[in-house]
Amino acid sequence: SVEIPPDHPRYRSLLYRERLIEGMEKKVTAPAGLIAHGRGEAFDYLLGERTHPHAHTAIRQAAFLLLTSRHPVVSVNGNVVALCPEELVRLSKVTGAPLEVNLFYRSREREEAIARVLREHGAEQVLGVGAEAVIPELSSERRRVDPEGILEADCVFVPLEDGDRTEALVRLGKKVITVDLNPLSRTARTATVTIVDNIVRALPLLIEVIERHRDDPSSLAVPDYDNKRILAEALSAIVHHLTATAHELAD
Ligand code: PTJ
Repeated sequence: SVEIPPDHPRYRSLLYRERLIEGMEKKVTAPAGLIAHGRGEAFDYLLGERTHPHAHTAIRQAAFLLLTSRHPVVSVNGNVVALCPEELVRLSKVTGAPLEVNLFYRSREREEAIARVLREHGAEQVLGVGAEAVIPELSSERRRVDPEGILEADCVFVPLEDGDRTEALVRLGKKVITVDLNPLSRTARTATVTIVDNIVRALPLLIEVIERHRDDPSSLAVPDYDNKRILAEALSAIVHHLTATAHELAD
């Protein structure tokens, strides 16, 4: 891999790309994960690469659900583990929600590589490796889930998700929290709570909110939380950012 000079204007962006490429070399990230990341980057540009108020609202509601659910689970894939393994382990610890590997491009080799990275970052237990329980009505490899994890869960945190599984989980009556930079995606539209932000910014913020309110989770509930309104605000934030940038360029 290449050495990225810290004074490069796109240092952080290049660093995350390197993490994904390294992830692919270690069989953690699927080749299609690189494409998914590129799409995410494009939406992040449109959002001005910052966490907007709609994302802070969704983060509060997500923290509330994770702290008050009976059996929350943190579902992980190759992209999120390549980008922020420490934070995933930390989120699992502060919420008591187990980590479960659940892949779209499933292979035993990748499941094990992902579990290994999580253990290297302090995870004591990783569910989902060789999982054989099945989510009904889902045809992708993601239908295979751990009987002690997603199958039993009442609330699932599934960042960078594909639309099919989100729909299946919601249909089964589970609350679904996702992180997706694309407010137009099927996942974003179907989830119970959609944090439209980059996972690398959103996860530390989510952990911070949870740690601050662990003893008083009910204070986090957003009154009349409406996910469609969050998505509308995300689209408006993009329009606003583009209009402001267009004015700047024209001045
Ligand atoms: O590891 P696997 O086998 O489970 O595969 C994982 C990927 C991500 C390849 C798979 O789930 C997939 O193909 O996902 P999609 O359908 O491409 O959706 C991923 C979504 O995540 C897209 O809408 C992207 O905009 C979004 N996204 C990508 N990078 C980020 C992101 N959202 C937040 N933060 C990011 N860094």
